[in-house]
Amino acid sequence: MATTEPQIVLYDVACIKNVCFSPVVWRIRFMLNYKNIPYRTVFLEFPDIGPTLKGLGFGESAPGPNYKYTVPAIQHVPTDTRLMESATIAEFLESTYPDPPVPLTSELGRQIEDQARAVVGKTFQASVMPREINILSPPAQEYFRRTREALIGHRLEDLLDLDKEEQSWDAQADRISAVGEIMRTNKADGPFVLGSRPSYTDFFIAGSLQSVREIDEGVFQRISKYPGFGDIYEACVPFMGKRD
Ligand SMILES: N[C@@H](CCC(=O)N[C@@H](CS)C(=O)NCC(=O)O)C(=O)O
Repeated sequence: MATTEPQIVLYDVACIKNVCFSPVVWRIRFMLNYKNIPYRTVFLEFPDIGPTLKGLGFGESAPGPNYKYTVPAIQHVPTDTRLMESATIAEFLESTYPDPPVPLTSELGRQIEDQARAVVGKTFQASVMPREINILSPPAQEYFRRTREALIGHRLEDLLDLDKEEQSWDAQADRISAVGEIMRTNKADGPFVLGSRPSYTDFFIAGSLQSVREIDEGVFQRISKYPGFGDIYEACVPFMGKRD
């Protein structure tokens, strides 16, 4: 009989909606949901991620004091294994829970991930980052503003120029469509990148879209209207049941 005791504790980043909104955590959550692995979530406010994970013994072999603690992080309860970094966690889940399989890499998947990052990445980030702060609690807002503004070198609000935003999306439209078409390479076999079953690349795409949907429905509508992006998102909806 299948156990319903959590096998995994998933550390996620908190927001005021009390659901997962991190694109990177969504990749792992998709794997857990798709593989039907019992898990529970611990949501951490942005400023608490580092101190909490450090206190729990994550990253003990971490090099140097500037080590960055991030979510997703998991504890595999049966073996008390603690892991950070989505790629490492995905490999662990795939080898520990191989059924149903989730292909982690493929030539086509790599091509799509690289091109999606290159084509949509900057426009997407400029639309999403200044709005992300709106779904954070006050202490997380303060942390987010301080760390992100240090990174980009100006105020978050400076990214929010609606005319410029419109122009940026328009300028990328053909290239976004082209990446979306590559996502449909195996459409004769099914809606996913590799055809009838999801791979990690599908979770990469759908996780990014679900993240932006929690942050701003308008930006989500803008990207999901592109074939490929919208198709994969829809196909992954059945694995979005558990969001917290
Ligand atoms: N390379 C990491 C990146 C994860 C990441 O950037 N996570 C963000 C949340 S979306 C985080 O934990 N940030 C902590 C912080 O900003 O202090 C992975 O793939 O897991």
